[in-house]
Amino acid sequence: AENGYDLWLRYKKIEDPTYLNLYRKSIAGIHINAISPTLLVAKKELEMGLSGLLGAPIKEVGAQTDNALIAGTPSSSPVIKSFLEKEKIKTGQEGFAIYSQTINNKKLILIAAETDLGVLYGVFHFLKLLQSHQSIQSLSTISIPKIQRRILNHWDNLNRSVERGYAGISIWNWHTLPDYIDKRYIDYARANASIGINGTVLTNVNASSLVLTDPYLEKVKALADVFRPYGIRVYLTAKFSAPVEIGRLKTADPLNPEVIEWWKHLCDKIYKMIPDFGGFLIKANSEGQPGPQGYGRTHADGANMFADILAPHGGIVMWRAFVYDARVQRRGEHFEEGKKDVAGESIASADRFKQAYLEFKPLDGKFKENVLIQVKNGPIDFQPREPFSPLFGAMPNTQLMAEFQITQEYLGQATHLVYQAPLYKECLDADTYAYGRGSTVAKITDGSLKKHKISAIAGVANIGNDINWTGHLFGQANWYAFGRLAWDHTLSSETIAEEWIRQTFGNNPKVLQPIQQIMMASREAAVNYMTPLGLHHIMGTGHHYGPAPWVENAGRADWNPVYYHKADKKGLGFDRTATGSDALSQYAPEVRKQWENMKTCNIEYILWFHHVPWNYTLSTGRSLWDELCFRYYSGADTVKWMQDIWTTVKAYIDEERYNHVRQLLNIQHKEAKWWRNACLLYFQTFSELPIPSHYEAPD
Ligand code: GCW
Repeated sequence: AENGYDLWLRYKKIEDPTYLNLYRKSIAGIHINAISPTLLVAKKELEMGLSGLLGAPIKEVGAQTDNALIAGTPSSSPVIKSFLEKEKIKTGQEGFAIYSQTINNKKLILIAAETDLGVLYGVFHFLKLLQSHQSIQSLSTISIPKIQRRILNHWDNLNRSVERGYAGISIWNWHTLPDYIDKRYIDYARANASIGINGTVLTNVNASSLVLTDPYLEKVKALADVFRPYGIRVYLTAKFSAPVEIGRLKTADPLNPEVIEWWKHLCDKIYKMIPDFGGFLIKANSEGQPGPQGYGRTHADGANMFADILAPHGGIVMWRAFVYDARVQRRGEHFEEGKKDVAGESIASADRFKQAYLEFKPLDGKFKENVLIQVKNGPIDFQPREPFSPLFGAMPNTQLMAEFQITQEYLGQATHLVYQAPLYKECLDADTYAYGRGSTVAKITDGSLKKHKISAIAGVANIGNDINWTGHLFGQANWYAFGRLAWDHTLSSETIAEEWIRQTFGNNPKVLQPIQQIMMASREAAVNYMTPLGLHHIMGTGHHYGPAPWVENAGRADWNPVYYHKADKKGLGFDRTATGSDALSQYAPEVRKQWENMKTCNIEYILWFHHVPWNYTLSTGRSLWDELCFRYYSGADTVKWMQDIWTTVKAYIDEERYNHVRQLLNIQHKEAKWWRNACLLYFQTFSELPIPSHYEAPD
């Protein structure tokens, strides 16, 4: 059945006879000396892939055979060894080279790498060439990842619920582990390896200490054993209070010798079981999670304790900078409701936007060398559009890693088709100007600007046990895009979409072009029907699905939509200039200049930084109110257009996936109108201006 389970690893027989014959002629058989578990899975993948794509079992041939495909490393293959030496090709820890070569009058295709893992990545790349009808005649590709640790973060709980997961329950079946190895674990590893993901944090950042107990560690070890051949390391989240919760200590103070000893003992045990254990991801002093501040210590004290313990084992600490709490106010000190701080400001005047910077910037340079600070792409929380987090430009002496959300918490969850590569790219390509022009978030994350030792990037997974893994079939494209950008952040969104479509739906231009158009339009459409012009965090509180700009009592000021849009009779938007919260001062002057003047601020961000009068004329020539109407209407209309375009692929794809997407697009259109109508009718109570008459009336 065409249910999407195979993801983009569909190895169906190539239908186009031209390509089929060409590929059959060019690949007489394969030659892999599978001397390691990784080379063995590479060989299996190649066999499975080629047999499927070429429609006949692939032969094993000798290395001297004309048209042989040879894959290996210098230690597994003399041909590869002399090729790499002769061409002076260095592929590093994970890269690969794919070359057409004529050796002793024999035409050969070589998949060469210095490491077994590089070979596996090369194999997946080669299969993709066939899946997407690329030429394999004169190959000369070298590919090396730009970021070292390319990691999925699962927000999976031990009871198999998934925080912000919309694709069923967790794929980790803790109940049957460690003895039962679900085939899905292997397919998960294959899928990740195929896009270069080399790490997975199995557990939720809102962590349970239980996973650090022996019975669970056995289960974690079983998963690590499955993933190892695919180059995927396992990481865990560590709950800061674990020494108290499961260790029976009285404190979790990171400077307490007993606490240190407890973690040390635990890590020794973990590394005995899982020698390549990646390390810990830690959410501390954030949204109620325990952390070092509870003991009067800093984030650096906390992170460094783990770092010291993990260092001898080669492990790393990923310490999250997602912190906000209205009681930690503008200058960083704690205070309580009702009180005013030294500058006479109250809780209500704190701006959540600023807090991560306030807490972390003073700690720049204080983190050990195996610590990375994991920073969400934007300053608030995975909104449809955010400016990049100012922290990216603020910590030159700290290894920073970007965190993106693949699961669509604020983007219509698994119901809306929103292709997120443009969102990821917008952040990665953003220039912080921190070390001169070109100091992009991508270059800060890959460590190249400051020559950092370790680089990493994280994506919050959208994976669950739904038959197609991601709920919405197009959620797969976001998983795919994250992996591809983690490997090479210079790839364009269009290219990644094209790769994914070719592998997922085939190479017919009548499929490729319309689907690519839908994907490329989808993110901007979502911004427009949800949060145009820089609106943010106006989703239903708690669940974050659907519009709720009117909510003003969500329990905490910084959860209230009204706190973020600040609509009043005068206008709309959050003044973050010097006359307001002054969050803009956290950016480099060049960035500030782009945004600080209402007249010149890019209107995609204008309500992030300005309280704009309803009648103010924007660069489009329309007033704020008219532009808001225009955006909400065009967002919803774009979804209508996406529905229409989708019908054109009906004749060229299977009915099952066609109908799956068709039905979800119907819901998306309904809900885009819901967003549009709810927001405009609500904001209209402030603007008191009419919806321009050429639009259909909101109902
Ligand atoms: O996006 C918010 C979510 C929380 C999440 C938190 C975080 C895991 O609403 O569910 O908790 O961010 O990133 O820690």
